[in-house]
Amino acid sequence: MPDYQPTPADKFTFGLWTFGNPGRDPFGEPVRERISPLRGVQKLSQLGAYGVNLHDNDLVPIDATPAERDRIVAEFKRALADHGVRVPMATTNLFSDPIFKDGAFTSSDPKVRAFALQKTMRAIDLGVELGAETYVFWGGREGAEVDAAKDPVSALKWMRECMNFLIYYVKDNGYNLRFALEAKPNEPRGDIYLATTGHMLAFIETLDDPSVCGVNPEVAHENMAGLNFVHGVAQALEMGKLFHIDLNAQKPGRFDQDLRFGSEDLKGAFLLVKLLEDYQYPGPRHFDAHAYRTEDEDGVWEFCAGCMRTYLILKEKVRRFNADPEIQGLLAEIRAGDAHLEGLMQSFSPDNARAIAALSIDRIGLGRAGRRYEKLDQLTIEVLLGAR
Ligand code: GLT
Ligand code: MN
Ligand code: MN
Repeated sequence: MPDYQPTPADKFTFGLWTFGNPGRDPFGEPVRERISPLRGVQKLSQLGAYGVNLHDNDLVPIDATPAERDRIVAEFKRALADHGVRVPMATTNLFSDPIFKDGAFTSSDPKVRAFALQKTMRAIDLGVELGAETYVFWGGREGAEVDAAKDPVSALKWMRECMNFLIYYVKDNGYNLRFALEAKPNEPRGDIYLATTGHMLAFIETLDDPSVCGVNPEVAHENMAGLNFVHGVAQALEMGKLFHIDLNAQKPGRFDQDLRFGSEDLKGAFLLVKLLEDYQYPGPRHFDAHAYRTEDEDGVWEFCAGCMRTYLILKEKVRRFNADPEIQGLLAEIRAGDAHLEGLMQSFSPDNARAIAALSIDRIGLGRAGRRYEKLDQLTIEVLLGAR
């Protein structure tokens, strides 16, 4: 029986804002002290995590003097080195301060956009100083409640202008840093532009250098949009655009719950882990979630340990699924190929077109034949329930 004990090789990461979440919500005050970055680094290393991620202001207060900034960063770097913890990803807080109430890169006020660029350039410098190789953009305030107020076409142009500006900033500084864009359909704005991973993938192709931009899909966000998360991640993966991933859990039809990974929709979580592991996704497995508001600090560490443990348990279930002779036999039957037909369809040629046109295909028989998916799905559930 595996012990499901995480090690840094598993590449599990948490944001400073995840274990640092004090349990505030729109209806209630904090219920616990915010766990400091230094304590978090120490505890996460004990729990077997690989790294921590951060927004600029998770570490350095927005109004810190340059001297305070340097002191805080030096202290944090010492803690990272002492505990062997990495910072693979960094990002900018472009949503908390009141200046961003109507967006950052999509604000119709050029002063706000300039401030957002200034803040992001500083935050990129900080991320790179801490060793980050991925830079996430989550445009939480990039949206609207009053669509008559802001032209959505202009908003997209401003967004593109800012992303291009920052792409060149990274190149100009010789930084080894890639961008990962994170979508969300709504909350905190009534509607957020570029609402899903699919929107982001299309937007990225319009940038000056799409090669340095990928996506950071989040379980909860795609679920809020009513979408199949695994399909969105698969599309990004197949395009070579899965630069980062935010793992958590979410009940359908609700606000952004950011629940402990695997705590809802176990089959979806299993299929997600299967996708990441089968295709050997090389990046960090980042948990963008937080402990229930009912918890104290002990509960927060239970939450962190739980996210990692559940991932490893699901990874073991994937191994069993892939090694199960009955399941694999069934899959071989379901997915049986036909080299001749597949050769004809692989690419167009007049000969192939003629050959396909001349095929006689058993429409009635194929329409009648069962696909045996009931059996396969039941076997999948049995693997998940520990019955095989
Ligand atoms: C915020 C948001 C997340 C984003 C983080 C990065 S901040 O917690 O809910 O989904 O990934 O900006
Ligand atoms: Mn996220
Ligand atoms: Mn979320």
